[in-house]
Amino acid sequence: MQKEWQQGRSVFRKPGRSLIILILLILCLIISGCSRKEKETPADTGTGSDPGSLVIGFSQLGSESAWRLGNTESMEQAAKEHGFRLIVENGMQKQENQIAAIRSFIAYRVDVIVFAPIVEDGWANVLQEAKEAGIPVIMMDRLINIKDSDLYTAYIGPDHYQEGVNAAKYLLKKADELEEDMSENDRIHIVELSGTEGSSPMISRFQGFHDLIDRDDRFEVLETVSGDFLRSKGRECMQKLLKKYPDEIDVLYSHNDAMTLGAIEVMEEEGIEPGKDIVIISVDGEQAAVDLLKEGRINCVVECSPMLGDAVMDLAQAIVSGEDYPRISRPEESCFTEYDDLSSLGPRGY
Ligand code: GYE
Repeated sequence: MQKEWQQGRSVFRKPGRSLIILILLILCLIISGCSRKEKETPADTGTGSDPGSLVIGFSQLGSESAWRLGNTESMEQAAKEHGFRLIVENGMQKQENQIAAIRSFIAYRVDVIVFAPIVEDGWANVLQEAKEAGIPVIMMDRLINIKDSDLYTAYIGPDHYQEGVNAAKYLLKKADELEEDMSENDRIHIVELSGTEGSSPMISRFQGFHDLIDRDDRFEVLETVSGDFLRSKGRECMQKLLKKYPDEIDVLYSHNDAMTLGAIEVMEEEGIEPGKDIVIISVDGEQAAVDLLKEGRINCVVECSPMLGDAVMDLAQAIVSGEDYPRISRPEESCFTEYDDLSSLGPRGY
């Protein structure tokens, strides 16, 4: 009887244990299923998700200059230090590649999208898609031209208009010196190598410079040509300009160091002494340009820092954590000229 009871009990106990295990298993599945679903819901990948494990999709516009390479490196380094996963897509200088990259980040449901827009126009649709997916977008380095500014969350980058102003301010000072060697009706002839057509640094560096220079009749801008921020095109453009204006160019204003370096190569091949025969003003501040400034082969380097990585990661974290953050932030920048003491200027890092 006892045996039967024991048997009965054991018969009864076996399914009981399996039932508990089964229930526990189902509970585990439900819990893990729920938490995965939470992570995968686009609306939840933005504010409120775990800031310690951010996945950031970064659409870089290309690798056209030392500035750009320094910028990509700064982003990668900062992401590593913050413990974030950074997915980098190189747009190779094409807007359509950048749009495709942003779409892939939306499909992947990253926590934050960062992009450096190659040009100002044409982003509304893809940004609308990111907004609908609930993914915050940080615009870095360059600005865009858009009616609905709610389509991006924040902007972080240099003040390119101010850079144009800084270039002009240096030239206004230099002009007093140049005037001494000029006859009465002579003017200071400038050629300008501008950046990528339709890009915000090209537009703003042009504007900032012209707002000061055009109202001063000591100056005449002979021509502005786009060298697309590339060293090779800077070379090409300078060759053409020297052919067209063999003895007239007094000043070169170049929107980035890469084009400046290409232009200087051509001048030296033609027996022209850069920094003396032609005054050189460049923007960026990469190591090679600062070295030439110290040697007297460039007269002025307007700083534009690509080291934005840390600030971008902090911003991404603040946005996702729901903390207050500045909608627009700009790093401090300087301007190095032949009139400054450059002996304490440290390595540039790009
Ligand atoms: O000056 C240039 C780069 O957008 C500020 O892009 C950036 C510019 C930089 O190609 O070297």
